[in-house]
Amino acid sequence: MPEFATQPVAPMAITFDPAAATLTPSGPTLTRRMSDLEGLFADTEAWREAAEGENPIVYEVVSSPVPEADRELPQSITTIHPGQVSGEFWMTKGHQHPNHQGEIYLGIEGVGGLLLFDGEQRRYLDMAPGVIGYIPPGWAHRSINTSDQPYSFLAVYPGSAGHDYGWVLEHGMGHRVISADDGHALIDFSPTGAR
Ligand code: PAN
Ligand code: ZN
Repeated sequence: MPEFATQPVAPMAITFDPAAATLTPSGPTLTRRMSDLEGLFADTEAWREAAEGENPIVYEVVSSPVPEADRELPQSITTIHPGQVSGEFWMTKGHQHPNHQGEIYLGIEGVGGLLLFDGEQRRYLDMAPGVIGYIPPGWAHRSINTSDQPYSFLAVYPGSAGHDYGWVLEHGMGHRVISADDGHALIDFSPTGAR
């Protein structure tokens, strides 16, 4: 066996249940409530009202036991609950991988969108069960639930990629995703508090 600076984890089988959106065995679970999402939504007043009121769970991330360590390949399932803040769909914080690395998302339940932004170019991918959204190295990414049902996807990414949330807070994501008569619409990104 080759030499590694950090000893890899042992081979393992992880059961992936798409209907329940679970990984078994599982690792850490992350819960993001509205109060964790400061600076994301355009309407700061509406965000504050929701955060200081009911403070709902906006999304959860369950991980497999594979650690975020160099050369490992961790996986996680994110479930974004349905909801809007002043017409803007609930979404993840979004991040850039500081150690630029690719990532794949596989849609498993419900429908949503994948916003991508490299600082100049912006893209939007429609996500649904069975769709692989490919995130190339250097593209910040954010997921959005564009429906009234939960939206879940599996993410697989290099363990050394890291997560930079400050980059997205500083640069935005190029677009905002709002509700429209026929579903959703993309509008130009506006700084938080501008609406
Ligand atoms: C995903 C995300 C997950 C939550 O596993 O981390 O969907 O989104 P935020 O991290 O932006 O809050 C991923 O892209 N990992 O690299
Ligand atoms: Zn990522």
